[in-house]
This record gives sequence, C-alpha cells and structure tokens, in this order.
Amino acid sequence: MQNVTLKVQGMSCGHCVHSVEKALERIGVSGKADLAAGTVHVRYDEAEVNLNAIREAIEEQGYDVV
Ligand SMILES: [Cu+2]
Repeated sequence: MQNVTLKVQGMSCGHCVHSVEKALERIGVSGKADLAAGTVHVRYDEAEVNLNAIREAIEEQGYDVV
C-alpha cells in the first residue's frame, strides 16, 4: 500500500471534501481530505491504481493538485 499526502487547492467547504473523497472512492482509493491544511491523504494499492489516476479523479471534481 502506498500512503501519499497531496496538496489540493480549491477545497473550501464540507461539500468539497465530500466530492473529493467520493471521487477517490469510485476508483478504489481511500482518501481523507483535510480542509484546513488543504491536503488529501490517500492510501492505495499501486497494483490497482496510480498517482496519475488519483490526480485526475480530484481534478475532474474541479480542484487542483499542486
Ligand atoms: Cu465546497
């Protein structure tokens, strides 16, 4: 399992947190967004999904992974 903390811009409320976490869930990634820190901690199986797909899932929701 890989554990990575991504810096994500644009999350401003609980709804944002929810959309990001749900989008990650859909691709089989366990994600925990921290609104105050502007980060998303992800835990994933590198045999199943790569960081690019995770980045894309977050960006599709309208947030920037920096
Ligand atoms: Cu929001």
